[in-house]
Amino acid sequence: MQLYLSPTSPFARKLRVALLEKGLDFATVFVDPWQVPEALTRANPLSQVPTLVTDAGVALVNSETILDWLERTYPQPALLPADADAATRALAIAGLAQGMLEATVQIVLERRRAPELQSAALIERRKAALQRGVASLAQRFDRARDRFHVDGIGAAVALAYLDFRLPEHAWRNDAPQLAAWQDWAAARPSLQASAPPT
Ligand SMILES: N[C@@H](CCC(=O)N[C@@H](CS)C(=O)NCC(=O)O)C(=O)O
Repeated sequence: MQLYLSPTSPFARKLRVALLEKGLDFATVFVDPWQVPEALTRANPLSQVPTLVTDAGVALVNSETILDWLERTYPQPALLPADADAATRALAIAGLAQGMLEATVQIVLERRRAPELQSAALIERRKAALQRGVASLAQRFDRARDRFHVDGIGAAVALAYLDFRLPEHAWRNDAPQLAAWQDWAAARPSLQASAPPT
């Protein structure tokens, strides 16, 4: 197995957390996908991380696809509840968290453009989506502390990325119970070991 990552990618971080939670140690290669390195594009023509090349030589792209493959290939310890309805709810939260990551990344990328090229309307739209996303997580996510499944991984990584990239987004005041859960999740060894460099 060979996993291509970058130290700051939140999509890659979900995979790093999942591997640590499952006690798996795959060979990892840190790359900068923006430099379009040949080692990465050979496996993933999109030049994106995470990318996983399996022992059979199959390149998997997209964090959700790779997480799904990971769960099928290494089912224990499980990152999805055994109960079908509970698994559906966990996937719903994981999908919401993925959308929140995408919204945050889009704001970061937009802000990196020259000021005259930036779309204030797009940034505001994504910020509003994030505000609703946090409110929805606060309402729908069960904040369980007796397990850490794909919903917990997604929520913890999305909220940490929000704090990392948009510290001005003061979501904690509006969602104090979610913030307390996030502090608990952030202390897990898997989150600590995969934290982006400061
Ligand atoms: N939907 C993908 C998104 C992956 C993604 O956008 N990764 C970023 C790093 S945070 C990347 O590699 N960007 C380089 C590019 O898009 O050219 C996933 O969930 O894995």
